[in-house]
Amino acid sequence: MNTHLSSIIACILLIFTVTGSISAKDVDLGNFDNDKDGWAYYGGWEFAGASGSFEMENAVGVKDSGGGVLKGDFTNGGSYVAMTRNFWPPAPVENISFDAKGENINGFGIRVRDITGQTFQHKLEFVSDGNWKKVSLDSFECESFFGGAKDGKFHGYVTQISIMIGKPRGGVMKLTVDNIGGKEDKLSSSSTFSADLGEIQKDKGLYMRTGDNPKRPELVEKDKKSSGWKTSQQEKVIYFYGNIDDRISWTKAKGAEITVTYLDSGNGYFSLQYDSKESKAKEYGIINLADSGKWKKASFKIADPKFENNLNGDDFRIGVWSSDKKSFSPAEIVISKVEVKKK
Ligand SMILES: [Ca+2]
Ligand SMILES: [Ca+2]
Repeated sequence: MNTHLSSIIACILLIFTVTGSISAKDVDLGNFDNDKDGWAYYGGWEFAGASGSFEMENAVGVKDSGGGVLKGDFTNGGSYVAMTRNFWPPAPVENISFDAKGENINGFGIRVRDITGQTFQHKLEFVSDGNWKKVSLDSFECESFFGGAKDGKFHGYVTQISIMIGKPRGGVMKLTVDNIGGKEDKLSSSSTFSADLGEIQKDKGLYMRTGDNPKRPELVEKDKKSSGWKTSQQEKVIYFYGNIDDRISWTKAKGAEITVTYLDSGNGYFSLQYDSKESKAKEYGIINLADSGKWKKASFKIADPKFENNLNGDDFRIGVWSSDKKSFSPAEIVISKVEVKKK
């Protein structure tokens, strides 16, 4: 977060003074009835001077339920403070809404990050009259965006939301929020899920990440349109983790087939480990490379998928460590696509 709040370009937001709970079909992103629901304070520390906090407080929310309270003090400078939540697995929502009540607040910012790492920044005017107001962000797309795909198009799946208060008003500010939720986006009825990797990820119900290192993986060009992710044992990019949309149930599935498109370069190998009915990191076995220089596909036919995010928060991983061999691949690997078929 390094953009001054006051420089954020305004995007269209709707505010209603009528409050209400989100409907059952919507995704709950924070009701603050028991705890902070994964939301955390961010102090906008890149601009010195601000102080603040984010806490869950009893009986300050809608209908005397628990609420989330963001406080900021800008009397000694600073620019903004925020409440932020990271979502992994990403949240399948196409909009967000919440109840808000402010003290000395005349506006705030909302940032939403998509699966490609692209952040959309919205700014809205707000009247602190002591009443609850419904804040709705009906579309994430707006003219102010940065990072990730950098194309102004929302690519599905929310990975981070931030709600920010601060300048230009400054002083001592307080924002109380409750019932943060979103409308669930449509889930394709297909039983095949895939992720095309490369500079930006194109997901269809499956999303990949580097698990051990937040650093973006090195890219290797495949053709003019696509490229693959390369492991780096030195940089500790050892695994590419896969997470299938949590709305897919595997309890009655007969099995799964995971197909990996990889660059057959070098004499290394890669393994597949997955969240199975037997253990949370069962190794399927390894694929040995033959150094042909060609892009190839390898299929893993899994009889006992559990896929309930038990493998460090994900469903499976592809990497250069083999728990069966108890050793690292002697060469790095590059993968460009992962596909999962439900059987
Ligand atoms: Ca509440
Ligand atoms: Ca999952």
